[in-house]
Amino acid sequence: DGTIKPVTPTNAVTNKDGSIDLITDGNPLFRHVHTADAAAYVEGDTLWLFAGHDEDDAPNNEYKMKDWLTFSTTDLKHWHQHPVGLDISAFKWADCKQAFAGHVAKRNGKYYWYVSTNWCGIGVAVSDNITGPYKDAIGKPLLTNKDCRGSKHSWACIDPAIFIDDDNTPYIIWGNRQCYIARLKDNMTEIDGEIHQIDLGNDFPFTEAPWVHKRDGKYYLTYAVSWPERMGYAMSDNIMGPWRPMGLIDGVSGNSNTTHPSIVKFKDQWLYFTHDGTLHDGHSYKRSVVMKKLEYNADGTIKPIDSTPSIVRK
Ligand code: FUB
Repeated sequence: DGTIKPVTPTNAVTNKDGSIDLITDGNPLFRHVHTADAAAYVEGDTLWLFAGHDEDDAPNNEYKMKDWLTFSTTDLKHWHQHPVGLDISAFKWADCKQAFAGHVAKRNGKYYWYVSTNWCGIGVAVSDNITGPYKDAIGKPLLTNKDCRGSKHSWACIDPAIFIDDDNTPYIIWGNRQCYIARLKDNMTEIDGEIHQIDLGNDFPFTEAPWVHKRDGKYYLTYAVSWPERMGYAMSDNIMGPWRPMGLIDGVSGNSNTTHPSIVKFKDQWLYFTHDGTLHDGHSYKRSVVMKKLEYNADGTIKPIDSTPSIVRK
């Protein structure tokens, strides 16, 4: 009809095995595919990024997510997108069939991919290889709405984040509207002991997307606040709390009603990942992962993200 087709900027080359080599140039990181809910993991000189995948034909009012994507880089510029290692069909019990946010952790030589599936609960898949293929580790959800005391809405049991402390104890943190934490057993597939609720107060109310990291002996819990979501964080001297809400570090993510943090140290710099809806065809259900540098004040508090300089690529 004479209208102009949107230009899809891409510097991505697809290989025979379906993997993709790409060079990133600013944010959003990936422009050939819609990505969300990134969970970063550093192993040796490689940064791995496990991301949710908003389908290109997602409507503008509902998630359409079927699988999770794996990216890796050693210099934050050249990235490799690996063949898909996990999709929602791996979880036979997940009737809701939605590949919501996940997090990969390594223990005892195996990789565990914790995923949320919307109202069907949190599952865990396992693989000997970081790129998969991953298979359901227990054949049932690890956590369901029944484990989310005080929550009544169907999507309460989402957004798992794993934190392994310096003494090697693994924790799982998750939730929507209420934030929960529990220890995991050494096998990574069972909850060890009680589930606790994390009190984050009412000034910066917890919506979802918890992420825990540790720096200089202090624990940081970053999470999506309010709606549309902004990025807030809390600090603690103890993983089990009490947590002190510290306020916001990032605003509403451009053109997206959600935001979702991941924070890791990679080659001497702290990196912060979230997503926005700023691709030419983006919106809240066609999101894109962004990467920024994270900086701290002398007292250990986090500097607001917008005021930080851009990434130093090595
Ligand atoms: O991607 C689906 C859901 O949107 C995630 O589970 C939430 O954290 C929000 O980003």
